[in-house]
Amino acid sequence: MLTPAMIDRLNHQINHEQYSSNLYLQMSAWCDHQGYTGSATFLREHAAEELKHMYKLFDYVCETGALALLAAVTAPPNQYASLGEVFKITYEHELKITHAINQLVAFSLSEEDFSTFQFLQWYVSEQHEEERLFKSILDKIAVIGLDGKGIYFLDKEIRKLSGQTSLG
Ligand code: OFO
Repeated sequence: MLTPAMIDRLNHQINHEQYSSNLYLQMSAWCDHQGYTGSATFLREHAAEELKHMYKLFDYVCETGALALLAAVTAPPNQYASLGEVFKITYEHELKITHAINQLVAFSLSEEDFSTFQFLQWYVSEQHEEERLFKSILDKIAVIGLDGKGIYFLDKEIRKLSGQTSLG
């Protein structure tokens, strides 16, 4: 059984994951609009991945007999200066999500809620993968660059990352 404070925090994380999905879906639309179809495909797929993260939390809260709550989701930005800015924001966003997960883990321990602590370990591993994935894109941008044909090759490279976004 979860404490009200734990339920509240898990419900907040449900909202964060839903925002992540909307953020990446909106970015996908922007990329598609600019002709960056590889990045659009990758981000659209990642938006679906974030929904899985959301549903996993939603199911956990429901399974404990608590009430999962869906709250209003803030509209994500819909204009970006460049493809480089898009992926800088994704990486920074994932760092924030990692921080939120770490705070949840710490809180579960402080409550001696070992069931939630164990449940959250999946997210700890997933955030490691999320950071690695988005950092790898920033590394590609640094090597290939965004000028001239660089952006064409970069977009093709990002398309290849589709299908590499899930731990399960
Ligand atoms: Fe749900 O991991 Fe990204 O945000």
